[in-house]
Amino acid sequence: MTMRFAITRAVSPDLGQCELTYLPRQEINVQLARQQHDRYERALEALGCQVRRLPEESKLPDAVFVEDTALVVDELAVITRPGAASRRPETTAIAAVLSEYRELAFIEAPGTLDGGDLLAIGKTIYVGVSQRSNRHGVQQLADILTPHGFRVEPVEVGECLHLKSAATLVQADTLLINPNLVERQPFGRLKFIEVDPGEPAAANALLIGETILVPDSFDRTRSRLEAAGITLRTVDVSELQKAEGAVTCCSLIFSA
Ligand code: CIR
Repeated sequence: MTMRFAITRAVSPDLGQCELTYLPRQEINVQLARQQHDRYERALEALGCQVRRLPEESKLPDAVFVEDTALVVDELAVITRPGAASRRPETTAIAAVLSEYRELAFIEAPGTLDGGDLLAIGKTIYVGVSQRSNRHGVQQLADILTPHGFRVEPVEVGECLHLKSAATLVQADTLLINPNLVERQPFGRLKFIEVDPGEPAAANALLIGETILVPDSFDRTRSRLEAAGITLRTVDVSELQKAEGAVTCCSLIFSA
């Protein structure tokens, strides 16, 4: 019987020393971040995931953001080489756990790739070319995935950390998008729901089955999603948002 797994990683005591690109550094309440992360994991369980939480790493402040370290497709798992040098050691523990479920392939120097830049829609993997993911990374990913029938499509992104800061799937055929950060054109015939203009960071939703998990801080975008008939569940991730994280970044979800 196949099961849906979610790999997560406990919040590091050093979360306050995380990488920051667009946000000023604010004090992060690590205890509250842990409670929020626990509730996020409970929400994943409620949506049918078996959560496997890896231990925290005090020397790896951003390790909770496991999404950036791998892409898991049915055929294999690709271990990334994160764009931020401080995050590269995070992949060791992720590779070890994913090797229980998948054959592994690796992005190698000079390639860089963050999982937050990888948006899978069927057999197309859109890759944000960002400060974290470079052309070498995109080419290596294409070399790994093309033999398995995937198309790898680079996408330019604007002033945001990752492609999935700008657009995520909220239904099989519908993209939640911030049109100021990424164009619609590469995504062809999908339907689009735009974030509320006053909530530019609201495009990151985590689709599990037919439900999306979204931060509870974006009421107006939430109304737009509900009006479109999308089933959603909210979580408070305020402390993780101070570290430029959101909902997709805290798990790697796959079936096995
Ligand atoms: C970083 O800058 O790498 C972390 N502080 C946040 C990573 C968030 N990752 C994601 O949304 N996929």
